[in-house]
Amino acid sequence: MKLGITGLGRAGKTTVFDALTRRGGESTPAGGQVVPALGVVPVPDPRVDWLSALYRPKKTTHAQITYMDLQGVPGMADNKQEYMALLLTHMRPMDALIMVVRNFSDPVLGAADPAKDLRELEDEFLIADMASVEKRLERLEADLKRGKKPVGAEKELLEKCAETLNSEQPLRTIAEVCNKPELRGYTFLSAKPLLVIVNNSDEDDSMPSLPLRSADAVVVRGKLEMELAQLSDEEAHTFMSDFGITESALDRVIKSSFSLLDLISFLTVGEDEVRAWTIPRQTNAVDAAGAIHSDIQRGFIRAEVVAYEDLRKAGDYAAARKLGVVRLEGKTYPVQDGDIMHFRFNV
Ligand SMILES: Nc1nc2c(ncn2[C@@H]2O[C@H](COP(=O)(O)OP(=O)(O)OP(=O)(O)O)[C@@H](O)[C@H]2O)c(=O)[nH]1
Ligand SMILES: [Mg+2]
Repeated sequence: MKLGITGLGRAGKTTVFDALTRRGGESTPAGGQVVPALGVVPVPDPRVDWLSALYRPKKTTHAQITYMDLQGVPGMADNKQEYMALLLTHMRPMDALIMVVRNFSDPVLGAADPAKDLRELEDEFLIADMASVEKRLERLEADLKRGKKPVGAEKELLEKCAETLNSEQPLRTIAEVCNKPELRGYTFLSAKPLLVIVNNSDEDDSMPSLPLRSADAVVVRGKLEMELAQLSDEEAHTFMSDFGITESALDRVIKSSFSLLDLISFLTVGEDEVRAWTIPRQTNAVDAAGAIHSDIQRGFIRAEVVAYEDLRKAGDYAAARKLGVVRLEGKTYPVQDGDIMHFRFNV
């Protein structure tokens, strides 16, 4: 699962990326190259930590998210068109977008106007999507004139998209239309789930008023968080209490990224490994088994399931069994977030 970090020039994208991936600002490429920098980040999960303390496994694996920051793009002030074209192209293959908006005063760009910046970049997404929709509709019209019959509902769906874009609404407001199989080949930018990161100055942690449309927003003090990310745990603790921070905003960003995509985790436990696996909500047991290995999916017999909270209350697996909270479930069981699963299979 990949999230692309977008934003206007000097919004603090690289600062936020460095903080998320715990880099120390060393990720600027040399020699004017344009590089999509990737950072893999573990999803903080107290359930994994608790289970790891219980089983003391050889290996503990958290769920992961990949963030992408486009680095070394030409300055937006000099060449806005080129900047936008590059940014949009690199964002197309992403599963979801993060938009960093500047809410601190910049020596070159001046005072902050996060609402205006948000709208400006969103408009770029809408225009780019409109261009793709129109191009395809023209093609379909031309086919029709040449006597080629339309296949399926693609044309009606695209017309619905055009109508939404014309009324200046992003396509994620009609997600049910964009998720139809006929539109699967399109990579509409405004259809991607969006998380807005408001990048505040160090002294300010308030949320400005923003024109959000089917999007979530979090306030992050980017520079502060980047400094925080470079400290040892002990130093970070002191730093956090000095600035009145209870939970790192980046932990919240990582968790929000996960729910943005409507993903859940199930867990596997044992002496070898305690691990969180990522699946879309509403995945059934046999497909969840496939996330681990196709053999387990193919030879699936049953799943032994206990909810994390039930295990935690019981204290350990044997006690949970005695209490009768360990269940046997079949192929079609919809896996719940935090289920601890043992698969029985035969190949
Ligand atoms: N005061 C303040 N400055 C910040 C903050 N975040 C970033 N900056 C500064 O703003 C400038 C731009 O930050 P970057 O992280 O490079 O921004 P960017 O969006 O990656 O910029 P480009 O990739 O050039 O478009 C740098 O000088 C940062 O130190 C912040 O939260 N507060
Ligand atoms: Mg940058």
